[in-house]
Amino acid sequence: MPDRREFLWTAAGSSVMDVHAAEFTPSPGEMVLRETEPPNLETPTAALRLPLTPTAQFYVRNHFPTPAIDRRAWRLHVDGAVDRPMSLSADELRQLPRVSRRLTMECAGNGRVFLVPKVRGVNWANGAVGNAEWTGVPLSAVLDRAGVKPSAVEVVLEGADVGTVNDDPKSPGPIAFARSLPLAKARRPEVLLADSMNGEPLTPDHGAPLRAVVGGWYGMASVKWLNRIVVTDRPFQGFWQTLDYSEFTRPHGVPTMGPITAMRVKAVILATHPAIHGVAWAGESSITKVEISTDGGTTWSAATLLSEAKPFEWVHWEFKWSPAPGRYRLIARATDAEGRTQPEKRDPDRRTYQINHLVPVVHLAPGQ
Ligand SMILES: Nc1nc2c(c(=O)[nH]1)N[C@H]1C(S)=C(S)[C@@H](COP(=O)(O)O)O[C@H]1N2
Ligand SMILES: [Mo]
Repeated sequence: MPDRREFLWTAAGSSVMDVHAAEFTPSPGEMVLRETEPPNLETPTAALRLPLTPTAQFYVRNHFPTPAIDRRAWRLHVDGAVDRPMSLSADELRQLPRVSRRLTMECAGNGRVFLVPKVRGVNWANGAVGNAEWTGVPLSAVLDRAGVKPSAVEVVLEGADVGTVNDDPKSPGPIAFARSLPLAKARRPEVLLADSMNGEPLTPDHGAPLRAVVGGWYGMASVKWLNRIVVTDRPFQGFWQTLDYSEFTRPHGVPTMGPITAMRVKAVILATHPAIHGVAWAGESSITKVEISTDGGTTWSAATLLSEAKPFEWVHWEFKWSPAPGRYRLIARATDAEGRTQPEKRDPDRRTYQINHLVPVVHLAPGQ
């Protein structure tokens, strides 16, 4: 009897292998549909093999329908604990110094389909992740213009999308999507207010006319359709970081709930033949090694990183092998520059998010 984890992967893993066997180059624009209303779309495995994810294939995670926004009428409001509350038009924002950065973004629920027992939430396999080049202004430039008061501790980012969450825990009627950043993170250079993605203006599904991109953090922090920034003098307790997108930590052994923040180290197998290929990322840290086991975790060997590993961006890797005919349980395991390695078992403190425990892929090597 295979164990349940292996059975799951045989079922889910076969689709990974089918995609790979079918072709090497992804078909342009192809997406895996996870939910129709609102649109929740997953990047197909083949597209995850590209260094930069094409915008048309970058996963879409929406809690509410994509709002219709008239760019000419739209303004970004900045208020709260600032010296100069202000509102900026899209053209005014474009006058500020612009930067471009490649940043990897993973949905905190990516890989949820591999959880046993099953849990509620969008059933992502491996493709709620992508790497794009984002262009815009650093959030710090806008904060500096507004003048942050000494009492400030956090920066709340609010989107224009509004809706009612009807699943438990329910929202108190209609609410906007909003998340906060501690001031220190908000000022970091990897936190952008982006109006373009991969060299083109943002598309509606990815947050036009302006979105936050919080390098190194799970995707929920990268608020789309941004229309308000509120600087606060106390930690924000909004729905999307208390009742949702939260985790348990255990200071002094006492379970405490807090917002999900940085992406955890993770490697994903994208193809098993002719070589084992995949991608790995480590949030604010960088990947130092990816190891492969072809025997279900008994022995491990190093894979080769195919480019220089950096913070905030994924790196592709490869492991050459020539298996004798048979059935193999392949596992990839990544370690980051802080020495953190992917856990073998799922940690329940992470609830239904941050899914980076080891999941085997079954490979069948045919006889001659
Ligand atoms: N306003 C708004 N911002 C949002 C969301 C949302 O539903 N509304 N979803 C968040 C989540 S959970 C993720 S993973 C990312 C996904 O960004 P993408 O759709 O461009 O891939 O956007 C984040 N920003
Ligand atoms: Mo997400």
